[in-house]
Amino acid sequence: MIGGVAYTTCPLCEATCGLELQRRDDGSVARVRGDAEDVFSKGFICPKGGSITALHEDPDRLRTPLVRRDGELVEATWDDAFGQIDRRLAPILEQHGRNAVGVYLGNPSVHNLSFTLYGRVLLKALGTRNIFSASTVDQMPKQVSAGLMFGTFLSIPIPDIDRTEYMLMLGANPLASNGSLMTAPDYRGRMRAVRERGGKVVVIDPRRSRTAESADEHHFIRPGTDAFFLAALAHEIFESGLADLGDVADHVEGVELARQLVAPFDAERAADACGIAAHDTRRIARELAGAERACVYGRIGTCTQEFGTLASWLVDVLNTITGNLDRPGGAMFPKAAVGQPNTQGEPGRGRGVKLGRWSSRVRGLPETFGELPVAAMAEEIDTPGDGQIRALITVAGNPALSTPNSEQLADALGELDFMLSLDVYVNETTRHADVILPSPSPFEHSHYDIAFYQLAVRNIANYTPALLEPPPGMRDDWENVLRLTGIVTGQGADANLDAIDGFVAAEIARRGSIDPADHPDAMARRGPERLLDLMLRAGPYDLTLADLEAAPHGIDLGPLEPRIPEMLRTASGKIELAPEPIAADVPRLEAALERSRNGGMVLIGRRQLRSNNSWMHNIQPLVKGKERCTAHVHPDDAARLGLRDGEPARVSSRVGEIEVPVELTDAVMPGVVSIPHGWGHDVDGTRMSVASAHPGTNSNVLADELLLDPLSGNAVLNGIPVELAPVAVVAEQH
Ligand SMILES: Nc1nc2c(c(=O)[nH]1)N[C@H]1C(S)=C(S)[C@@H](COP(=O)(O)OP(=O)(O)OC[C@H]3O[C@@H](n4cnc5c(=O)[nH]c(N)nc54)[C@H](O)[C@@H]3O)O[C@H]1N2
Ligand SMILES: Nc1nc2c(c(=O)[nH]1)N[C@H]1C(S)=C(S)[C@@H](COP(=O)(O)OP(=O)(O)OC[C@H]3O[C@@H](n4cnc5c(=O)[nH]c(N)nc54)[C@H](O)[C@@H]3O)O[C@H]1N2
Ligand code: SF4
Ligand SMILES: [Mo]
Repeated sequence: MIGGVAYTTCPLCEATCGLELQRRDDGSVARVRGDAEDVFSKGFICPKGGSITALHEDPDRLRTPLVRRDGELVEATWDDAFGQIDRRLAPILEQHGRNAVGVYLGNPSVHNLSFTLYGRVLLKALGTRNIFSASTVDQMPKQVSAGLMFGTFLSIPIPDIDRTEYMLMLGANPLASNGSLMTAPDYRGRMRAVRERGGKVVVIDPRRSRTAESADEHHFIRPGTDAFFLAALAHEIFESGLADLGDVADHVEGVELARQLVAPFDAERAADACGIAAHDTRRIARELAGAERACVYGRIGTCTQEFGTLASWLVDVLNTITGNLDRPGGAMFPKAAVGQPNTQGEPGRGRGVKLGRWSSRVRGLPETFGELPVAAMAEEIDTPGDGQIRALITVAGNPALSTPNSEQLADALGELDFMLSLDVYVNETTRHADVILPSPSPFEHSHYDIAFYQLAVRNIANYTPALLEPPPGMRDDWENVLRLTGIVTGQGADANLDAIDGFVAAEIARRGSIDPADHPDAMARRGPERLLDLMLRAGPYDLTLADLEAAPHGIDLGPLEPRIPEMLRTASGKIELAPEPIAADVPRLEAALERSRNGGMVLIGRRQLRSNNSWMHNIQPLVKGKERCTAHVHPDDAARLGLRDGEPARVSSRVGEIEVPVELTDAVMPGVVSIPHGWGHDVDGTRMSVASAHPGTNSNVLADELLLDPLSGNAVLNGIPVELAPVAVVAEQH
């Protein structure tokens, strides 16, 4: 049966919306809309989800492997492609060792079941230390703070938005992004509900974003200074005797130290640094401590900055000292059905996390959770010596647009001996590849959000099988990853995939403490389905994959429930309120209090509803309309700098310069310029006909690869010092 209605989960962002597909008899998709019966999204959908058919049908989307012949990427068979990979990769590994092969994992790899389950198999087999991902231009600071406080890298407290009465939100714009580290379809509806039940939403952002506009209160904050504001809130709460840890009190270590650490940050000193008036800070502290149920939520604006880990930590210090950690309406821990480390092993205690087990070769930057800062990837490629990266594998990533100092990285990618990309387009990154392996379209492979259900505001499980037959000759990602695993383990391009897969399944069963012999139904499956079924059976609910197959709209496992102390995996078995590495970073923040500002401009980004980082720009309905890649500048700054609305400005930083049209708006704070990332599709050698007609400019040309949050290695993408000038004036001076 091909025609009829089918249901799937949108894989494009963290919101995990249910989609309803109307199929024609020839197998094509006639219409997509929100699945009104989806247990989580209840019919909500955004313009991207609504355009997913255009992605499926995009003629530029790759449907066969490409290999480079005589300098040009040409279509090839899978055997050709894998033969080429084996011939090129094997000698590099043999002559130069494992670290000579680097890997970059992009954002969509986390939304893809095959890559989530099998990616680590390949990484383990490869054995390189040169692993990079989009995490270090995103949420790594939160993972570091949560790991140190609660014991595993995804033990992130999630705002219980559906029951809260007070939400303090920093550095997030869920009305455009649809949320992050807080999986919740339909933010607008959920935020409205907070207000309708008499609650309050306060937004802290250097821009009056869509989210800020629909909140009760918005304060501008100077980019990169959230840690001062948050520390001042904590200081106020401690000093006015309002700290009350509530039900978790017996499980917290380090309260006194946390109090001492925030002591230098009173509201007045913080006001000088961050721009939020001391009386507002004091009032917000009282409101937060006094609310029946409150939560503090910080997202990318609080991570991709100089004090990313400290800000991320302070968010949860506030949740804890106001008694809101682990209580309904506060910040809670999801209990996912599959793969959540804090549901495994002995409840209430673990090994905690160790950071900096090794360092990057050139700059000596510490590892976090097995990866190195992506801001160091270019130098690891272009600096000769032992351990230099000579070959790179990119998996669903576009670091040429999404990571700092893009020009340096583009040059470095051009110098590689060999580059393999697993990707669906020839874009700014993959144009450098020697081999590109495509993926099936989102409708052509199965889906389950292993990562995002660990971060969701309800406990949800939702699996979708492939809805459409892939085109003839298409291979699923998991088979490709296993075939690569065969190559890097020296078994060549034709290793026995079933044997490797069987080995992976046995390992999953062993880690889940289940005996495969007891689960013949699961063992009769193959690939991701077998692994998922085993993981469900090993998980905290009494579920099998057959249960999920029988529930096309998903299974709602209920609202979040208190999980402390059971979910803790710190070595102490306690919540570590003042972990040693974080305490050691506080003096850096204190020193910055006194830092004088030079009055210069700083750059921040902004997300746009109809965009998805650097991709989905080849989808006509999403890029049509007026130019979106503009620099938002406050009219006062424009007057001072001689910039005019609609005219180009030259924006320069330590590492690069770009030209971008100015859009005057008082929605951006004076002293701040906002340019969205992910644009810049005008380079040679790509094959994206729509995107290259709407190129925009790559803002990461300006991002400085030397500016990092030291604890997490996360790049600073907000608060980059820049200079702005009208293009005409610059031209005259030259
Ligand atoms: N200045 C600035 N820079 C930023 C950010 C910012 O806020 N400001 N945000 C950062 C963040 S949060 C992130 S997550 C990163 C994202 O950084 P990346 O993950 O490097 O970039 P994306 O734009 O998500 O690119 C996704 C790639 O995956 C490919 N792709 C899509 N679907 C599939 C699939 O099914 N299979 C395969 N094999 N490939 C697929 C696309 O073609 C594209 O090449 O960007 C970061 N960069
Ligand atoms: N439409 C769309 N949706 C997306 C994406 C996309 O590109 N487009 N990307 C997806 C990805 S990979 C991610 S990680 C999420 C991110 O989701 P969000 O974290 O919600 O990201 P943004 O929408 O960029 O919102 C960040 C906000 O932080 C503000 N900001 C910048 N600097 C600072 C600062 O120093 N302090 C404070 N307090 N605020 C600051 C910005 O002005 C902006 O309004 O979105 C996901 N969803
Ligand atoms: S909000 Fe995210 S998951 Fe939902 S339809 Fe849009 S892109 Fe897809
Ligand atoms: Mo992201």
